[in-house]
Amino acid sequence: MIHKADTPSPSYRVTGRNLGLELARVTEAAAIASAHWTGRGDKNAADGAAVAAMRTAFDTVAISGTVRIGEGEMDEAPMLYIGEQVGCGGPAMDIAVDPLEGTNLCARSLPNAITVVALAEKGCFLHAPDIYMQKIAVGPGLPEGVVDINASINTNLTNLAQAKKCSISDLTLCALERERHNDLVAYAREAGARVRLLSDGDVAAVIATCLPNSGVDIYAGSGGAPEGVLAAAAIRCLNGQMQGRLIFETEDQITRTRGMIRPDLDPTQTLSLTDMAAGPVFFCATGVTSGDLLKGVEHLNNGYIRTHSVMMRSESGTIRYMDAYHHFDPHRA
Ligand code: VTB
Repeated sequence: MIHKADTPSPSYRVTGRNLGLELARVTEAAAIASAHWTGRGDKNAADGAAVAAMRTAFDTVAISGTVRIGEGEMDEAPMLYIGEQVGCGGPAMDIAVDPLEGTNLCARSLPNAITVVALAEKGCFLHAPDIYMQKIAVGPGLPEGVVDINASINTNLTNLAQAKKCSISDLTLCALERERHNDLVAYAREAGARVRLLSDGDVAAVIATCLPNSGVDIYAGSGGAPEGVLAAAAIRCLNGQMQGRLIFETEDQITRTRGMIRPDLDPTQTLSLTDMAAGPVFFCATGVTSGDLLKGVEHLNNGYIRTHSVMMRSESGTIRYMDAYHHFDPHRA
């Protein structure tokens, strides 16, 4: 095909290696393993299957990875524990995993269970302890700072409606359905917004703010801090906005966190997107049960298993969806 000199054609820039493509095999393996447990009411078995499959699949990824966000401390998790080295050798990278985000969702066969991995350069993920994090997120194309974790939900909805040139009644806020969110939900509804409540799975919910057809305009409320870091990695790739703040219950947690995070960060401060996930990042997820982001694992009657994954890369902003058919013929060479 000949391009006339005066016709601008989109240029495809190939910048470096896209490790996100390799990560898809890791999240696919975890999704297939945990999908065996979908609807069987055993969230621990589903999680265990995802962890073991993900750990094995990491052996094929050409990185020297250190788990920063994982299944827990070394003494409490047999695999994918914080500090564990994974990968078969290559550039030094930080790894954040949630082998099965939404173990309850999988066990109860509810939407939005996903398997998740994110990668960043060494030292770039917030080393978040397993406590709660206050989170707020909105999608791309909005003025910087349109929402602020320290402002009231009323102010945030007012500013968001103004930026989106709509009224608050056109906005949907998404939050986890928890007693601790009763006031947030009541104030958001009082201001006129719709509220979508989730039983679990706030990584997918934060990402939904960036998906044009999800119907979610803003995510707010508290959920796991490790899930906050994973969501931040995805939001970096999707050009959305997100802030976080760690929620401490004891002084001891603050002291412990101070020893874990970058020395220039105060554990109690508002965390920007790059405080949580800095530098170039890769994010990959595979659906276990179908949801806004991805379809779940399907067992086809010709013996294939079909998976749906998304791979994102902050450096290029490319978002790829991968639809894969996996053949499980024990006689295959
Ligand atoms: C949070 C949320 C996760 O579990 O960690 C939640 O971030 C647990 O919150 O996405 P509670 O302790 O209030 O139950 C998830 O929803 C994962 O299922």
